[in-house]
Amino acid sequence: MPPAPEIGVAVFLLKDNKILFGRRRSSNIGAHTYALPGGHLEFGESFEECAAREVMEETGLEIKNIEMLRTTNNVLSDTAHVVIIYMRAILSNPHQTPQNVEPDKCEGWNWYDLNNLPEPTFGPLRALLQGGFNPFPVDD
Ligand code: IPR
Ligand code: MG
Repeated sequence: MPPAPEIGVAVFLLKDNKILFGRRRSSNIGAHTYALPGGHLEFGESFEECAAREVMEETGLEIKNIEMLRTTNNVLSDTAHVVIIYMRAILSNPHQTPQNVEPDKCEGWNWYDLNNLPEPTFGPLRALLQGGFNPFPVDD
């Protein structure tokens, strides 16, 4: 049996027109690239539950207004196939600051402008954004 694709939930955490990114440490997928907080969907979890759990586990931040935005199907190599559920959220309390809770997995968290992304950006995320995808809500 071939391995099953992995399912990841990634969160565009938005604050003051900026997005939270962290540079991944060694990993079989996306090592050394800047990526969103997020991770593997656990059995029985909703996308929103996974987003809140992963953001808390990786940054210590509590989030709200969690919404699903987009799904991408990424065949990265013969051995890496990930389905990524992109969510967006905001901080429950805007005075919170991100902590690097898993320093073995991430170099640290910082806020970046959409038009000034940190490089190298995680490949599937860069492709999504360069394709014109905008995670910010449209003003009425
Ligand atoms: P964990 O669950 O360790 O946070 O996983 P991740 O951050 O490596 O994300 C896995 C899915 C991604 C690569 C789409
Ligand atoms: Mg993760």
